[in-house]
Amino acid sequence: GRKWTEVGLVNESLKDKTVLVRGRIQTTRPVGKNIGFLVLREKGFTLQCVLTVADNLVSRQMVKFATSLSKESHVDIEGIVSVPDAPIKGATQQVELQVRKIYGISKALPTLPINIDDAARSEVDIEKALQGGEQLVRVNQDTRLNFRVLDLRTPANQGIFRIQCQVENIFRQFLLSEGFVGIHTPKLIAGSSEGGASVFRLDYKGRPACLAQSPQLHKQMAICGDLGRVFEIGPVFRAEDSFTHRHLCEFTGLDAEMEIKEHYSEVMDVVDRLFVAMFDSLNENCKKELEAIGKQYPFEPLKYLRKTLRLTFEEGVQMLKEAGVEVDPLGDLNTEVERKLGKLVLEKYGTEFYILHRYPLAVRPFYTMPAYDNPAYSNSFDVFIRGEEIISGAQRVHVPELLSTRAEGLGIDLKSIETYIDAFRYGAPPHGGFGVGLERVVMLFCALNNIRKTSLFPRDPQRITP
Ligand code: ATP
Ligand code: AMO
Repeated sequence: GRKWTEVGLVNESLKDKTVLVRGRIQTTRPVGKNIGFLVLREKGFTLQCVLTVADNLVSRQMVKFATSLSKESHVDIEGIVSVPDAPIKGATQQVELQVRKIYGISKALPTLPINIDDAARSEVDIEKALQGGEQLVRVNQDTRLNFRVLDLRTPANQGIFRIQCQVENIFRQFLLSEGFVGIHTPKLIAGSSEGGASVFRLDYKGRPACLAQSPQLHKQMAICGDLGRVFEIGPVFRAEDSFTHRHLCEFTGLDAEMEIKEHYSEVMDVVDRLFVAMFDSLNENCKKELEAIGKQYPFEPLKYLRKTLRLTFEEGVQMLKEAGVEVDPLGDLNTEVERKLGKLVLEKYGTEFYILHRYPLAVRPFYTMPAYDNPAYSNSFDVFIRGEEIISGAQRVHVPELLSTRAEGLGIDLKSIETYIDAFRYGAPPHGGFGVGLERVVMLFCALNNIRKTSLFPRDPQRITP
């Protein structure tokens, strides 16, 4: 076969060489009848291609054909790499291709619902353009999601989904290196795993069932089955009622569960090492992706410490109090207060990533272990990036009697979780674990304002297509 080069790899090192590339047409621009420019795009990289009838490189018909191709069509181009004197605006690659041959491969409609160039512009850029009297249509979030396949073609989105893959990859690699076993638990289950209202109910061959709100029950049962340390990467379903910037009805859960020897801090230790390794790796190995995202959505790199800060819930409440924010010391923190605490922590400790632990028991799910010294508190934690929650975790109740009492007290139908509770009657080790929302990690690492930006095809209370 012929030898192909990627658009992103066409650079000065290939000067005077003939290369063959395939990409989409980003823009075309005829200059008279003898010269034409087109910008070719592949995986977010762009390359300026020049057609000129001079030196008999191409014919006039070729210039006409090439510059009349519709945007987003695929073409193959064979050409010679040249290095122009001036920097090239409007293309990532700082070399040009002198076209010799061009083949149309696949046509796009002449008019598209989203103009990729417009969709890729930053808010600042748009403001400037509008003030300068430029005609342009701001592409809103709903339009982007309605035509997601087009929206995904922007450089920022190309970066976002590569970062997401890397987050998932590091989660897996890191936990494997620490002796965790990857598992898959059922998503069709008999009863709600987290309690509460946000559950999708369905009919399972005539029996009531639901979509798993988390792998909680089965990841714990895997520990009862002596797998020791387990992790799962899989879909999580939540019938969320409210339309917020950070809740989806289906998201990807990164879950872990492990035996513990003495203290739930062993679980927090894993979270600490895992996330420091993850952030390091993203900063080190995803520079291009982060840059592409930052160009459209400018953000400051995440501030985090080598050893993750841990504060108790009580300490958090105290910090808030000193800042004039009164909260119920045994209640939950609302989103606004969580953000405020994030700001205070940043000012005092210089980190935007921290763990808040020993939550009041009353605000945690039934399977959470109460604190041994004070049952008003629990052996649990949440983890925050830039003042927003990305992880919940805890030591679990492994005593069946206590588990049933807790579940019953919270109005959970014991029948629906009978086999789960039974699992602890056959001998269960002390254990704990945590659950991470993949989309939230990417959203908050990159300081994006909406979780829909980090979900390939988001599912929210109003959206089930595309
Ligand atoms: P978890 O399920 O572990 O609590 P979560 O991030 O999904 O994680 P929620 O339980 O939904 O969080 O809510 C956490 C806090 O955020 C709650 O205390 C609630 O006050 C607040 N919150 C939830 N939904 C909204 C909303 N639509 N608007 C404002 N605040 C909200
Ligand atoms: P929790 O309910 O806090 O805990 O969920 C764990 C993490 O999942 C993410 N998350 C969400 N992401 C997007 N859309 C949603 N609607 C949504 N809801 C939650 C958040 C959250 O921190 N079983 C426990 C975890 C455990 O203790 O192991 C659980 O599900 O990032």
